[in-house]
Amino acid sequence: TDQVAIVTGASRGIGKAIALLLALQGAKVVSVARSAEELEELNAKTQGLAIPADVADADDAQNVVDETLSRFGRLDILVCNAGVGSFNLLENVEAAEWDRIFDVNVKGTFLMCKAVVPHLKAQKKGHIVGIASDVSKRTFEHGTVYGASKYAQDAMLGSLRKELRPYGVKVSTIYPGMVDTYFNDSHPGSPELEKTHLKPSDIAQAVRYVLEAPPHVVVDELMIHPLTQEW
Ligand code: NJP
Repeated sequence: TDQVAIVTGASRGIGKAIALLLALQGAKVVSVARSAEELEELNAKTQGLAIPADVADADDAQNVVDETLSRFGRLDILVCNAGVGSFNLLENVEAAEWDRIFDVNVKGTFLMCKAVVPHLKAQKKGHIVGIASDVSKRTFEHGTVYGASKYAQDAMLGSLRKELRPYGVKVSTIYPGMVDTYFNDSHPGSPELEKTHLKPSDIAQAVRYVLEAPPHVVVDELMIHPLTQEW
């Protein structure tokens, strides 16, 4: 396809796998994250556009969409994947930590959607894919901040799905279980983690699946776990 796709959080982990797979399928991929060097390395492979940006910054988010449109003249897909983790007992969570997590996971998703929605509505076509979490649907100890942020992100995307349906614009939400990435300062690639976690490419395949649904079909929600994960 010649579709244009913005992927946030593309510098590593799940977002990088999504960017690579969409590029392999012929999409023009706009890779977004704060780490400029990693984005350039990725863009050497995807041959799209790399835009260093903080999704939690309203001007940055709008600029990503403006630059995409001026470079490619179109915009079909937004993958809201950028996200950060933090796990602690409620009493040990600092207010600043609460803000950091909500700024990226909730406000970042909101700002990116806000920047693309007028365009998708006007063209009466397009697809927003949100990478939420299985903890968007269940609570757990040490999940005060992260879990709350993922519930909020999920609720926002659910509302947006209903707002955009009359315009023919799709919103799909993917809920991964444990994935072997750099999430929360972890180090992917060890044989141990490979046994217990999904691979970033597993989530990329899920994104591909929801994007390939025929025009009359929208995959609203898709939850994916490693077979070994108890949840
Ligand atoms: O994490 P990681 P994942 N502006 O740390 C970017 C969800 N999830 O791939 O800015 C722009 O390897 C960051 O780039 P940089 C999770 O909640 C995961 O696992 O350069 N980008 C990097 O590219 C999240 O929504 C698991 O630091 C920002 C990327 O985000 C999504 O999967 C389980 C940014 C994070 O890469 C991807 O996370 C689950 C900002 N302000 C849900 N802040 C799991 N791994 O187990 C961060 O249920 N990024």
